[in-house]
Amino acid sequence: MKNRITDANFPRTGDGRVYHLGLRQGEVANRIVTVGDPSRARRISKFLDASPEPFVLQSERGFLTITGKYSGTPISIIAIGMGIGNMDFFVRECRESLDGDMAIIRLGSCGSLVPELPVGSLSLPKACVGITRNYDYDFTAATTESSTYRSSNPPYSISRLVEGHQPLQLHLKEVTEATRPEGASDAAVRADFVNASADSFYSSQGRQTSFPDHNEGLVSELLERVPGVATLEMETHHLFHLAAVYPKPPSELPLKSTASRPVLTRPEGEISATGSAPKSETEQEHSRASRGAIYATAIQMIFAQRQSQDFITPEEVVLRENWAGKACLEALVKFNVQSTQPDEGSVWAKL
Ligand code: R1P
Repeated sequence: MKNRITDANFPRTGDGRVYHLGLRQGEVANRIVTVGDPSRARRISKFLDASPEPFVLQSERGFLTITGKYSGTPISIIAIGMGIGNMDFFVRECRESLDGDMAIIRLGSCGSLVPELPVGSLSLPKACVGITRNYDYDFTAATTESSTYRSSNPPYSISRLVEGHQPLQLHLKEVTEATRPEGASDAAVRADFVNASADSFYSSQGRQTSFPDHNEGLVSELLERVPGVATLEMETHHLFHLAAVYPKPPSELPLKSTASRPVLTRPEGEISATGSAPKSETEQEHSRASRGAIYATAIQMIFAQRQSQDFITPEEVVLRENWAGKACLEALVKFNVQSTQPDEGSVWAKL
C-alpha cells in the first residue's frame, strides 16, 4: 500500500481511488466486460478503437482495467482474477466509482455437466445458483452419509436461483450468433441453461483430491435438485446476486399510473433495458441510495467436459475469446445504458 487511505467504511486514497481496483471516477465506463484471466482482457482490448488510446491500470491487488472506446462508445474491460471475493470487490468498487446504469457482461470459462454443451460451446446462463462449503460440517468424519445433503447440516449448501438480466442476455446471444467465425460453425450457443458458481474449484465442484471433502455425491445432487443446471464456475452467481439486489433507480420502480407519462425515445438500433419513464419525486426519494441500475449477464466458454473429461485446446481458446470478446463489446455498445457520467475529465475523452 503506497498511498494514504481515508474512510475505513469505504476506503479511498486522497485523490479518490478505491482501495483494491485502484480506480477513480472517470476511469471506468458504464459498460463493462469482466473476465478472470488478464491475458483474456488484453486480447479483447485489441478490438478497442485506436483513438483515444486505451487507459490501462494494473492495481496493486492484481485487478487489470482497460478503458477505451468501441465504435466511439466508452467501455471498460476488467480482469478480476478468480472467486466470489474478487467479484465482490469488482462490482462494489466499480459501482461506487460510477454514476448511472451499469451493464456488465462476464466472459468466463467453465466446466460442462451435460452432453448438450461439449468443449468449445458457449453458454449464456439464464440464472445461477451458488454452492458453498459448510464450515460447520465435520469434514474429519470417517464417512459421508448418503442422505447427507438432505440433512440439516450438509457439507455443501446449494442456494436458490437468481436470474440474470434477460434483455441483455438475449441481445448478447443474438450478437454472438450473428458474429460466429469460420472455424466455430458447429459450436453450440445456448441461452437456456442454469449455471452453478462454487466457492472452490475443487471441493465445491465435486472434484476428488486427497482432502476429505465429502463431495462424492455433490454433482449428482446438484443435477437432481436444480433443473436445467449445466455449467460450473466460480463468479457469475455473485454477479447476478449483487445486480439483482441493488436498489432500483426511479425509472425501474413499479409505476402507479403511466397515463400522463411521455414515451422516451431511444437512438435507433439501441436495445432498451427497461421501459423507462420519467421520475416522480416520490420515486426519487424511494431510491435515493441507488446510483443506477445494474444489468448483468454472462457468456461462458466450455473449457472442460466433466463427463467425457475432455479439455479445450489452446487454439480453440483463442478463437472463442476473440469471438465472444468481440460479441460482448458489440452487444454492450448497442445496449441502452443511462449514463450520467461526465465525459469531462474521463480517460475516454482524452485524445
Ligand atoms: C478456474 O480455473 C477459473 O476459471 C473460471 C472459473 O470461474 C475460475 O475463475 O473462470 P475464468 O476463466 O473467467 O477465470
